[in-house]
Amino acid sequence: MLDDKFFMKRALFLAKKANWRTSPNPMVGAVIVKDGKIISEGYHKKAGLPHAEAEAIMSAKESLDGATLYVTLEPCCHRDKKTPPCTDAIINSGIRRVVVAMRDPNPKVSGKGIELLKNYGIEVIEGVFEEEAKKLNEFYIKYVTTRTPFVILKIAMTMDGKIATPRGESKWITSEKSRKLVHLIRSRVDALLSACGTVLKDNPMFTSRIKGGKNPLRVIIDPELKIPLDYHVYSPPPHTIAVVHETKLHDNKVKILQSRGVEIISFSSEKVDLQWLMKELGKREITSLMIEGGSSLNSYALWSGVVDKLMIFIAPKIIGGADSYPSVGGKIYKNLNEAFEIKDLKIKKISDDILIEGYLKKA
Ligand code: AOF
Ligand code: ZN
Repeated sequence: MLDDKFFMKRALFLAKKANWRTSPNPMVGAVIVKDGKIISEGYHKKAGLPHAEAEAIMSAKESLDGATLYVTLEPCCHRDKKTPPCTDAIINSGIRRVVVAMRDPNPKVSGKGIELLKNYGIEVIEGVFEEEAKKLNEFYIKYVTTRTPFVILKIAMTMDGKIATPRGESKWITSEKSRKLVHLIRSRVDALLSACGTVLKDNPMFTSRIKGGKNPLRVIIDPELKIPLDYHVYSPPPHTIAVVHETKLHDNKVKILQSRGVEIISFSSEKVDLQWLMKELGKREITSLMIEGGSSLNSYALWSGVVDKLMIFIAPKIIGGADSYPSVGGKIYKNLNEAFEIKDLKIKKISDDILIEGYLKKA
């Protein structure tokens, strides 16, 4: 129905108002409609606070008998959690019709919420703006189904695919507008991952320097603890996790870092296993992560299979030179017929830069 689309669009708009601040929960919007008019609205603002549907039902000022609820995610029906199940509130409210954009991939729900509503004689329509709803909650979908974060690999490179000159000069390849967008993504993801090579070279802060920006947790791979203590990533704020080799655990630097609130995670393999690291971060409710590293980390992340999405900023510049750093380095490469493949491409112009976004095709 045309109206269903109209009201679901509004619910999606409301969901976005949460501005990626609901982690580890999804962003959800809800609209209640009676006689063709919106009589109440709600959205999920933060984990622990009321769900979108609950908020819309609670704030309604008139009877909901015979009303339709539009919600961007299937209502929850499970009980072992912070808030009561929304299906109870819906069933008791008099709402007769529920339109949902997508099923809740949470294994504790996944269709059971819809089933329950139907059992109570409530009409349920599914799939209105499903793709948009899934896109909005891509972090949540990955996390709730795998307990590991959704990983974005960000690369800022020249037209010839370089990220630094042979001397390592790399700051400000892309335009200010592109960098602002990166700061926006930093404020949306739970964590940012980098490694000691990049940190030693640029001493980055890895904060979100936009108005109202939220800083991500910094996760820094520093196996040999080479990063000096006065570097930004080891200074407050925000919170940092240092990933170090276990042979360094007794190093005095570890104690100093810990006293500053830096969390230490250690590994014993020769190189850090990124699949393992993602599981560790998942245990800490990190639902999303952006990688901002150099040639080696970019390559390592792709080869380890942890990358979900690529964001490649291309600046209209050419550095050239066989010794300049390529966007994806490393010693191993793929044969052409086996190359990493990227799907669902989106291309945007940002000032004079081009942003290519896409998703890694997983084998
Ligand atoms: C939300 N907001 O608007 C909806 C959610 O711990 P709780 O009680 O907040 O429950 C979180 C789960 O509830 C979440 O994983 C998802 O399955 C379901 N729906 N969650 O945070 C909402 N509708
Ligand atoms: Zn709920």
